[in-house]
Amino acid sequence: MAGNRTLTIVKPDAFAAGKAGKIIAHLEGADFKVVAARVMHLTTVQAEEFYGVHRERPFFRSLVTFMTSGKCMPLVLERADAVAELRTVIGSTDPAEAAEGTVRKLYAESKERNAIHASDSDENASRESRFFFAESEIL
Ligand code: FUP
Repeated sequence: MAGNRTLTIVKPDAFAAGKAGKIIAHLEGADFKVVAARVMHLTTVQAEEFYGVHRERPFFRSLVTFMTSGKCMPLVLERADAVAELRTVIGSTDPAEAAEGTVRKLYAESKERNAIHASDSDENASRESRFFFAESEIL
């Protein structure tokens, strides 16, 4: 059965542009409840670990540089079928390909500077939530 929690990040492009509030409101409007949140500035070591699966990809260094370029906002979100529903709400990785009305279509600048992260499986949602939050911080 699909889980009811997922991990999202308002990425540095969107946070610096003052879009965090609008993006969180968009997610709440799609029935997600915020159960954990913080503002932080990722270190290079943290960004490399978080995106470790992409270590051999040509965009890896650029992605780490972007994700460490400013503050970001990780959040744990709750709703039924959270992982799949959030992936639908945020849209395709590249905003040029994202459906109308999705977070990336509305707020992303480019395939790299794409405003928001969302876990792609229940297993990764758990792993990524633990990456940012202690169990006691997820309410
Ligand atoms: P997504 O699951 O939609 O966030 O996309 P991926 O896991 O495939 O990629 C993770 C991040 O790497 C994306 F959010 C942006 C970045 N990326 C690029 O910068 N260039 C690419 O060609 C693919 C991904």
